[in-house]
Amino acid sequence: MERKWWHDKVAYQIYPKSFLDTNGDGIGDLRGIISKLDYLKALGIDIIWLSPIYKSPFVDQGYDIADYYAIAKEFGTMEEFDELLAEAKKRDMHIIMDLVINHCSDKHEWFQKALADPEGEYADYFYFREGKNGNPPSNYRSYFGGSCWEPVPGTNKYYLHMFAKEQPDLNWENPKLRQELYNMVNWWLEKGLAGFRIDAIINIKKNLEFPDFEPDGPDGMAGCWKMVESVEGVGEFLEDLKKNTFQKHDAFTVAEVFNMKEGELPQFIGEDGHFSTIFDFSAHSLSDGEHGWYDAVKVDFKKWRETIVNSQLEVQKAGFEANIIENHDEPRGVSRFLPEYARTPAGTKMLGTVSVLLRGIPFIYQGQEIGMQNAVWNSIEEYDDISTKDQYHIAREAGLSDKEALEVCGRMSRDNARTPVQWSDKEHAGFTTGTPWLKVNSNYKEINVESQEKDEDSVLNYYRKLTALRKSPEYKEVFTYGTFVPEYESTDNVMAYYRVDEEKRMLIAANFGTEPVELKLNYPVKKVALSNMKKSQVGEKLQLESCEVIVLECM
Ligand code: TEU
Ligand code: CA
Repeated sequence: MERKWWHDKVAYQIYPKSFLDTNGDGIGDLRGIISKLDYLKALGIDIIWLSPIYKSPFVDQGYDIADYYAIAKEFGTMEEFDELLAEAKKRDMHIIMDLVINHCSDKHEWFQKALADPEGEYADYFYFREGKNGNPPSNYRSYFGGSCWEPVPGTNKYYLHMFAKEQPDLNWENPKLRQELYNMVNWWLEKGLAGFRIDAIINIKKNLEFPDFEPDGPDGMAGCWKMVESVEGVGEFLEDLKKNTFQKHDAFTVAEVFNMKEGELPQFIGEDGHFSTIFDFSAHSLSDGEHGWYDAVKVDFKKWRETIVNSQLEVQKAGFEANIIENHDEPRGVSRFLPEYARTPAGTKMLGTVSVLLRGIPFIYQGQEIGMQNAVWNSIEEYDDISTKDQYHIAREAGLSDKEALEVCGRMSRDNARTPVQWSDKEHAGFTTGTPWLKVNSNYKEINVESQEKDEDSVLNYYRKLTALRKSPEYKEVFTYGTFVPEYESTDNVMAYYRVDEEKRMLIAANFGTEPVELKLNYPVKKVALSNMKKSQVGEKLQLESCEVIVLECM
């Protein structure tokens, strides 16, 4: 396999709005990010992904872009962004931005021009279609609820939006539109960006017949992803994009891809794949409900383990994936993947170890390194997220009480990951001197960076050791390129695997159960490389306490 500059890196996702506010307006900003570069460097971070910082009305928190060439004033200025690039470079760190090109904001100039002249050139930047017998062109339900089709005022046409109605979909069939996007991507890359995280990209290829599908909900509509799955040819768009942009700059690209078709992985992440890598959402998708969050499936340990193991085995045949336990669209990993008894510093370290040492490039989401958890939400008004409001509504429609619907949202809401980073035990967790745009998790006095800095055994200091181990001259090779081999798969509550290459064999073993376990070691142990219980030696057999994880170098 050809080696790439990004293979051995550790990445970190920043959700700028919630990272750190430096001017008291309650909104995180670029200054805040710049001020924490040394903190991130000390955490072992090489690549920083910024969720969207472009000019936006923030209907979907910046995933609705009004100007691809401008920085949102809420976050700062282009000068500050350039400063961030320069400061990152000084520290040998790389910045990647979010690339949201399936759709833009309805406030984008292109869409405004399209509305002003629905027969004109800009209408063809979008999907404007005539309705059918007084109905929308098809029966698609958007990802955020309601029809995918919104009337174009003053016409008998509708425009397509897979997400919110304020996020009209861009017409990738139009070469002019594609060229505008490529110019924009190259403009950012020429500025010194290392690459992009690419949003919702699988949706760019539409079935131009826009066929109706069998309704799958009481609203009489069908999920719009069915249209995406009904069409071939997204690969041609993706290749065109790559050749005209990323490839010329040796850029790192990590795409958000759902609904991939069977056997397509090599085309996406293989040697000449469309992207450098894609996120592994296999464990997250396990809880997908048929109708929404209210029928989200409860995922048990066994299923979770099996899913990760299978995914690792499959992916290593093709390339590298990016491993996460959470991001800005998901609840916190500690609250989601750990049973209640394990939501402790020990359990948090265990989950982190098992995830970060998998084969692939680890993405740590802001606050994960201190073990941030889901917040407690008391009413639907406390939420900001458009998707949470929609899912609450869907749950109520399905007959759940307010209390039940809130319980569902509490478990699944995207706002769980969007509460401000807990920097200290001071007011508003040290995130802002003003009023935070979204409430701070009430546990900030127990879980915050400042107190963990002072505690040698904290989750934060453990994460630092974990990334340092992964990147150490001694183990970097095996943790980057070593094969993933599952172990102890028939032992209840144990998640274990080897990373192996010609030189080394590392065993990562964790006990997710409440009771201690004893494992027969199949290879003699050379060294304990990392332990969340300060173990420095192991005997003939490996004893693991509840929530214990160990990393062993074996013969
Ligand atoms: O998410 C795409 C996505 O497919 C959604 O299903 C998302 O996982 C879901 O709404 C969660 O409730 C991306 C971004 O990551 C997300 O933040 C944006 O809202 C979305 O695209 C639209 O740009
Ligand atoms: Ca601010």
